Amino acid sequence: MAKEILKVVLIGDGGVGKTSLRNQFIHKRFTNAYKATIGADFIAKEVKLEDGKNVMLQIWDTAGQERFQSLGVAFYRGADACVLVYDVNNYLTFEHLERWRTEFLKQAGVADPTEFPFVMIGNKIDIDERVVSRRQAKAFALRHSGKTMEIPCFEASAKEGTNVEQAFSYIAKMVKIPQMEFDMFGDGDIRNTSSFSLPTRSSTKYFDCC
Ligand code: G3D
Ligand code: MG
Repeated sequence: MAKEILKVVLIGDGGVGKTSLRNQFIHKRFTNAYKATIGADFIAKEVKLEDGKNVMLQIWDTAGQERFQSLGVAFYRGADACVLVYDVNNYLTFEHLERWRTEFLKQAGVADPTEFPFVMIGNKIDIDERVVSRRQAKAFALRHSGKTMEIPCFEASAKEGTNVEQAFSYIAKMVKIPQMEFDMFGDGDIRNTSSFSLPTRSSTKYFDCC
């Protein structure tokens, strides 16, 4: 049976942990020894949905050219979802999400920006120097959410593996089941990720943060 393939692009400032998040998701491993390579590349991993269907997530990562903010049209083109990554300990990386989102929408040629599946990941929550609050992340998400596609905010640690599987699995569900609610998923959060059901609008409890 042919598998469905979803193209997922990881964007955000250099150093926020995009490559580490992908490696943690794909290999369940964290290492400081990654070398930046030239260009961009993707790795695919299968994710099982609750209805038993499998989808292949093709996760695209840049390789160090983030500071030029020009990753090339091929990187963005045909994306089914976009992950905006920032470092919760570095405010500028959060501020830059606005630019990254705009650049993505332009390059990918998205027709309806508010209905495109974006996911936010605030990474490095294992470091105890947070400067971006959950409330701020949620406000960004709310500002850019549409009527049917709302942006979920995850907080994660690629180093410790916290919330990484959850965030990527959620992307598959989000693209496949677009009518969903968003919430803030973070450290010690409510959801048991491998088996949570997508919430309905009325049932969702917003994460009471900050
Ligand atoms: P990028 O792909 O977005 O540029 P990387 O980011 O994945 O290359 O990570 C940049 C640096 O942050 C790396 O450290 C990496 O080890 C570290 N890092 C990534 N994720 C986490 C995390 O969740 N927690 C902590 N504590 N560190 C993380 P170096 O020292 O190699 O620059
Ligand atoms: Mg990288």
